[in-house]
Amino acid sequence: MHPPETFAITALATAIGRGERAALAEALNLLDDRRPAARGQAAELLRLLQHAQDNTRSQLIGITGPPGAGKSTLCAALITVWRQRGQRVGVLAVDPSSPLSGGAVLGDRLRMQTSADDDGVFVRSLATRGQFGGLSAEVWPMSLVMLAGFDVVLIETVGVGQREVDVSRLCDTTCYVAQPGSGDSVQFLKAGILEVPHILVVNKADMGAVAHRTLAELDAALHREHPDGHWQVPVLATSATHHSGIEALADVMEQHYAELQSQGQLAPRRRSYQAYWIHKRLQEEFGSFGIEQLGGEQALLAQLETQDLNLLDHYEVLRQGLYTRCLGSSASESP
Ligand SMILES: Nc1nc2c(ncn2[C@@H]2O[C@H](COP(=O)(O)OP(=O)(O)O)[C@@H](O)[C@H]2O)c(=O)[nH]1
Ligand SMILES: [Mg+2]
Repeated sequence: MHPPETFAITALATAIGRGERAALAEALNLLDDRRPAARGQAAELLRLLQHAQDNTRSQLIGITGPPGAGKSTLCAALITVWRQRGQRVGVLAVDPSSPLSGGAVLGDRLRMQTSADDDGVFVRSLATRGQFGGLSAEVWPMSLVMLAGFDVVLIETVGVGQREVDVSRLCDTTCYVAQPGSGDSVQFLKAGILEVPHILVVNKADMGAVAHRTLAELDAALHREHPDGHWQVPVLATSATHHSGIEALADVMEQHYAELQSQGQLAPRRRSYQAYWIHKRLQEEFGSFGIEQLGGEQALLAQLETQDLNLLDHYEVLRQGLYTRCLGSSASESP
């Protein structure tokens, strides 16, 4: 099978903009394809969709938290609310335990709550791969494709400890879902890890006293002001199964997005996602040595964030440069 031709890529980008499911599925497969010809096509597609990064109508939301906290159920409940509000929703479900169960679980929950043939919702599951902080390297390019076709793009990831940090570097708004009765969330908060989310949620509020206690503990341990500035981190109670607190959560997510826009933070934030993605991919391939060759992490990120670049093109340029340098240095070292 040959990858699609250039004219087909243009048509593909247009169809994605219209939110056509078949086009989305084809594009996501293309981004997953490691063959050189497919990589060229993927770069072309991302070039055509680059504008989606500046799409200030679409919001990119990360939902993270420990396994079993109710993230998938909560996502399904949120999707119902967004659909009622006329918004189209794309979901990337990242499940580290199995390649498909995350999306399958979310799919099951959606079928229970929404109409099965609703083409305003698109769910894709992804396996975790490599050392990408639990996230597959394709997450950002795939988000970009989703941003072109949907009003809300949701990324569900399991976050345990440090891993919340990674999804937060690829999303406009990060929401952490805590499990009632688990001391972990409070520990993370005290350790500074939970400074990253913009919204904290204690789900399973229907559990009563134990949920209230966790809510009170998080409330007490929280530093209100988010390090991003101009945002007071709220702690909300929801019950995804009883559908309570979901509208309020959707409202707070919208407020955070409006805040990002009014502060002029959205555009630089989005540029930082692809800078981070390029950095992570180079690090996966060349290790810390490669990053040092490019001047170190801080310098590389700063350089990437200020450029108006096409993601895959730029990555390829840096990658080729590193290969040349590695070959050059090994040649000069040989006797
Ligand atoms: N009591 C209660 N159970 C919930 C709630 N939300 C989810 N659950 C249950 O918690 C379990 C894990 O839910 P799931 O959404 O798969 O969690 P995830 O691993 O974080 O995605 C399932 O059995 C859900 O039915 C809730 O609000 N209240
Ligand atoms: Mg889940």
